[in-house]
Amino acid sequence: MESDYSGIMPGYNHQKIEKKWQRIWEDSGIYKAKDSVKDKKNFYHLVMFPYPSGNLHIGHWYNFAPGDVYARFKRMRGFNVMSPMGFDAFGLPAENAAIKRGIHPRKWTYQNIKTMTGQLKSIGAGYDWSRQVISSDPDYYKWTQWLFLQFYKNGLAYRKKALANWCVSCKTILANEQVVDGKCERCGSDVLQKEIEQWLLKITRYAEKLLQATDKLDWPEKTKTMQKNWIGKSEGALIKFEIRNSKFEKNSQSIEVFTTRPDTIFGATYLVLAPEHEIIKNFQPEAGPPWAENQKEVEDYIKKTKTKTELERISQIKEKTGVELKGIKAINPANGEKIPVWLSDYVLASYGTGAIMAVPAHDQRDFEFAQKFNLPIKMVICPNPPAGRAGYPEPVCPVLDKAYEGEGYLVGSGQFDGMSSEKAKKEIMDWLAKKGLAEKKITYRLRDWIISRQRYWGAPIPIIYCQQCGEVPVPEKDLPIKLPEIVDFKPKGKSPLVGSEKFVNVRCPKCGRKAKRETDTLDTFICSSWYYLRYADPKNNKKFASPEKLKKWLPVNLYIGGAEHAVLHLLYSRFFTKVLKDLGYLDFDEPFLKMRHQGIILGQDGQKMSKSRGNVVDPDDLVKNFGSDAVRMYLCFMGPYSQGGPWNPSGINGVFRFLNRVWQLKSKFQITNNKQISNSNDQNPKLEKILHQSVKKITEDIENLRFNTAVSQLMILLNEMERAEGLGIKDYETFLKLLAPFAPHLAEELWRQKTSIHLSAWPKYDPKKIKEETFELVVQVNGKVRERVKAPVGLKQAEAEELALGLKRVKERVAAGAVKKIIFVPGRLVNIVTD
Ligand code: ANZ
Ligand code: ZN
Repeated sequence: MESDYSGIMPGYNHQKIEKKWQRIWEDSGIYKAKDSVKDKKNFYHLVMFPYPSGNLHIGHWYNFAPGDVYARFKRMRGFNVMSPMGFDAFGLPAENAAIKRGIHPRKWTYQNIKTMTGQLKSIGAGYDWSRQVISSDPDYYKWTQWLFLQFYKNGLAYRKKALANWCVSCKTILANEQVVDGKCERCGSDVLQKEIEQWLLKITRYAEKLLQATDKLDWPEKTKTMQKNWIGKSEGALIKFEIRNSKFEKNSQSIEVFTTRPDTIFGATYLVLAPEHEIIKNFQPEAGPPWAENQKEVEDYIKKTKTKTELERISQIKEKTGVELKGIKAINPANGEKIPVWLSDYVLASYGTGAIMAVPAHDQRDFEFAQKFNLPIKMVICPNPPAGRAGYPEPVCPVLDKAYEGEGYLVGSGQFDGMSSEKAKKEIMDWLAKKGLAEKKITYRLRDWIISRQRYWGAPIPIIYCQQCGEVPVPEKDLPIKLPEIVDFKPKGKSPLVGSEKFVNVRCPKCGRKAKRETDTLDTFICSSWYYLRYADPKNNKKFASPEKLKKWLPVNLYIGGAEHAVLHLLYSRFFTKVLKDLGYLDFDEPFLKMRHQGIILGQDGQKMSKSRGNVVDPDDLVKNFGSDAVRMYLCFMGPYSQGGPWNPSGINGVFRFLNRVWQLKSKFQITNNKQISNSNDQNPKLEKILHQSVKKITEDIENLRFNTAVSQLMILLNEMERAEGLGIKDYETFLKLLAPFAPHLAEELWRQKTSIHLSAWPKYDPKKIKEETFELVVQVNGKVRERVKAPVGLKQAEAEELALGLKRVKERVAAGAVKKIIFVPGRLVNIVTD
């Protein structure tokens, strides 16, 4: 590729340079990834594809620009890099915009994609646009639907009526992961519980697999922990409590509770059931004895619970509420005591068995509940060990003002008194298990993923309902089921597609009778759960991607994106990959081996950037004023990548000045391809050393995503180059190469060679050339540091002794002949011992 460089340009005209190179790169297709290149390893570099919100903000840039530095670096390091880009294009915001602005979601989405594509190109990133995927394109969502059918056919997608999170404003069901602090993740409105028919994916079947594989991922620890907690494995026991009614001693039923603390069972002074617990139906007079005597009160309470979200229910600050099932008692299997049975919303129906044994002395929630309703609090675990052995005398227990949740020693627990709680867990379990009253149980917090949305702008769920045949999957040859063009998107509690007769009324694929289509659409998180696979083979219309191409590129080598996706996209994608592996479509079971999160850029005021705060910086303006090279480089420079930091306008000025100096460096030395003009390396050992040091440091820094320190090193290097008396062409080229990932346009402009600098080889350093000639020798007298002196590398013991003993501050402290011995640590320290 020919540069149109002609002579020295007086000023750094970034606008002209950047547009020109973006055009040339695009025309020549240098970033198009071939599926394989001889002698090169493939490297799949991925950043999370954006949602087409309409404009690219600085946060996007922070995801994409430093990410692109890494991709360019890898390319120069000899990898065959694929760095694709696309759009996560379905979803609620498009529909909400459609309602607000009276514009069709499709139009809104594709307009935004167009603007954002222009903005994305202005970053000057090396994206392979030929692989673009847009999740709302029918040739993409055909495969989203196809994948759903594979889940369906393998028993991993099912429909059921259940309570779910309902956003009052978006009027759709949301997944648990999409409810943040009891509010809709998208619009911030309240989320209620609503019972409706919905589609779910059986992610719970993969709970253990997902959990087990978490540790081997090279991901930020915090994210792995979030996923583990979200999966929430808990090992405990199911324990059976017999039920009695005061009037009907004979009739008995039982309730199973889930507990992780069987050691506390002697302190279980009442049971609590979730208000939705099935067994409550049996406690009504119609069902026969035993029944609750206060049925009206019980029913009112059950009704009230329905308006609350899970999050509200388990909130720590909310005052506990509840109602006793009067007349019903449970028998504590450990000590035979009759204990009351309560309903309370702090016990969730969806976890464990929906019933607990309450141990108020050792569980804070139970403690608060017991205090409010005046229930007995019985301490059975004591933090202190018993005083002596014989007969296990009672240890002294503190008076409780809150539950003691820790481990300790048993008291008030019959034959188990004095035992450590850890041991008692097992012993009590075995004791109850022998009587058939307990069994081991593992539970998970993870719930199945609700994926149907009562909204328009999503991929239709490819299912048909036939009176005769029931639920019938759409035959694969009929995919995609295209989203029809409709005009009324207002959420009504049902999918807007219900109104499209043409869409809804179909023939049953099995029997040919009149049937109806499913009108719900798929959660957009389904679309993003597999897009990284499609990039490997984006145009394939026979398969979601061919096995050969998948093998070439996947799993992703480095994934960069926001931490906010920890239990959403990042968990779902792992789930999809594991399922597709098990179904034989993939030969790997983790999609993203290595992942890093970018930090968050704050406004100048240190607050999160937002339009309402008025602290947003517009990347387009910055690009116009300073150029995209400067913006990229400043983003890299502003702080550790995983932390981000506040935007500082003088910072970008500094980087801009740096780029101008780079520009001038060239004219200063009149560097030409004629090597004779400038000094050669040998005559400039200091510069040579800094160059080699810089290559080493910048290489290591970029590899570890330490972009900020890499940029500082470039700045140090530039200082030295400016100060040098002359500059060899090789040194200059090395500098440009180091600069190229950060400021790709400027580096390319100054490169002036037939092939792009971005296809050139990353410089190597010579370890011999960065060796220090001197080191700092620490001189001690009797172990106390008295002096630090420069000494030549390779200093011998005798030389070190002589040097040390000759120092003034040593002579002051060491009388002649007083030296007992001298300790020498080569390259570091000499210690003169006199006493
Ligand atoms: C008795 C007990 C005594 C408990 C004690 C704790 C401490 P994780 O670790 O989160 O699994 N629990 C069980 N099912 C519940 C439900 N559906 N809703 C609310 N709470 C429930 O927590 C397990 C503990 O949470 C169980 O152990 C149970 O309380 C409670 F000193 O049983 B525990
Ligand atoms: Zn049929």
